[in-house]
Amino acid sequence: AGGVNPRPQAPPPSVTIDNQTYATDSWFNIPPNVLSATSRQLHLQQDHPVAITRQILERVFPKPKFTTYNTHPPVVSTYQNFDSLGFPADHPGRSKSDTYYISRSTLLRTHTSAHQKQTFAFSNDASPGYLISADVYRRDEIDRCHYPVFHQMEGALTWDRRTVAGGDLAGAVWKDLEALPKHDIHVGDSNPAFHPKRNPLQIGHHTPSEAEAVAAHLKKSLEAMAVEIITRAREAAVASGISPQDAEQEEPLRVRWVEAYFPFTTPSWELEVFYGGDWLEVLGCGVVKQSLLVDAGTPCRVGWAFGIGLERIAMLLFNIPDIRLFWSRDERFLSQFAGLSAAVDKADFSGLRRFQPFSRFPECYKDVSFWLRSVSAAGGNTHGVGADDFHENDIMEIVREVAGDDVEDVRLVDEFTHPRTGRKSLCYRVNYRSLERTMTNEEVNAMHERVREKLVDRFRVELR
Ligand code: FA5
Ligand code: MG
Repeated sequence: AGGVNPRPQAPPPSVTIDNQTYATDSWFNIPPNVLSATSRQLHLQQDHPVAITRQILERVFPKPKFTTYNTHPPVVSTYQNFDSLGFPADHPGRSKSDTYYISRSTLLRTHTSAHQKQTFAFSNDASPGYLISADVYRRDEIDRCHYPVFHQMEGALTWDRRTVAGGDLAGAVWKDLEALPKHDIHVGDSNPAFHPKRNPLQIGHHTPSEAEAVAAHLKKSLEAMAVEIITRAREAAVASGISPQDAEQEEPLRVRWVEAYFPFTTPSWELEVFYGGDWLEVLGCGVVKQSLLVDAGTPCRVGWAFGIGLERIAMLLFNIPDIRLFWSRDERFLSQFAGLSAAVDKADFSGLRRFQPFSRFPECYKDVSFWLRSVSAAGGNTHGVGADDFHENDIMEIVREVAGDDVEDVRLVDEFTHPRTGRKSLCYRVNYRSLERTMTNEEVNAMHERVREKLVDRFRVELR
């Protein structure tokens, strides 16, 4: 009974990533395009905008206060990625529809937080903070701000209760906050320091005034980061010939805090920046769960952590309109950032310019509609994957496998349940557009046909 399982794709017996060989098992679900991205390490590629962005952020959180780790290999254990951070056993992030597994117990990290526990273990008063930049991997939607491989920078800062002045943790944190760079931009923040239900205080670990001080220091530090980026972005715009007034008009500086939830911090927030006419989420953060610091062997340290999407920051900084561009090997893209890594290392930002898009190529929309097995048709219909089994990320991945970077976005445009049979039909609209050339109609039709075939072959849906 029940649906037919997606047809398993034969996994290779092992994979080699970063000169390390890992055994696979039936959990393996990494497509070739994602596997090959593990060798790119854009955050370490000289003069790449992701690397330049990392360098600028590293200056905001400087050594030796913050120790940087930039070469952690992308393969981690489920323990590192989930268990060590308190993800419950049934958390959706663990599912094969969200995460790329090598085997049941090893995966491509979905966030740099996978390294929190091992890194907190080294925190001390000489280096109370750290930064970890790395490539991360997620099955996710397709649009201009989402890509299955991207780069994050994790940051954290802790204080030792035993060594803060006068044993006054809150007082010491407020004093450190006073020393942070001041800014006069308005940051929307309608959130309470903590909320008993939505965003609770860690009762028994922090007093309200301690949590409030740590949260205030966290937000001020990240606001300083945002101001630095926005200032550099404006300078780059002006250096590219845009008048200061226009630069300000085009991207009015608007930043806001929203409440968030992560299993490993509380209270937690996300920072959003108004960009391209909409709010763009750039980072998640919060007060570190004390249980994690206890597990890391640093029970007396208390502090905050954040995780930034480096591409999102680079998009703001250089006015880069589409996340796929970061993967381009086209000189028309790469040459625009030449020399910047060395300059930024010397605190010289005068060479920063806005990205100048090369010509825009035509878009091409194609729809695909198909029936899923009905959930309510209990045991009856065994044709196709059930509505309960199908995950949107499955179609996203097929489109990426077929079209590579020649797809701009994929959107659900219609959803329909047959009143009599209870079967569900979905219609997705795929926008095929290359960043580098005009594609022929035949070429796009052939791609779309392969997407349709793969949907049937792998998920046995019924095309309409
Ligand atoms: C996290 O990954 C948490 N680990 C962040 C964190 C760290 C919270 C430490 C608390 C303490 P989130 O899933 O929201 O959170 O991702 C963080 C950022 O990564 C996002 O704000 C966004 O900037 C970026 N991001 C997420 N998914 C994608 C994607 N598919 N493509 C590009 N960037 C992405
Ligand atoms: Mg988020």
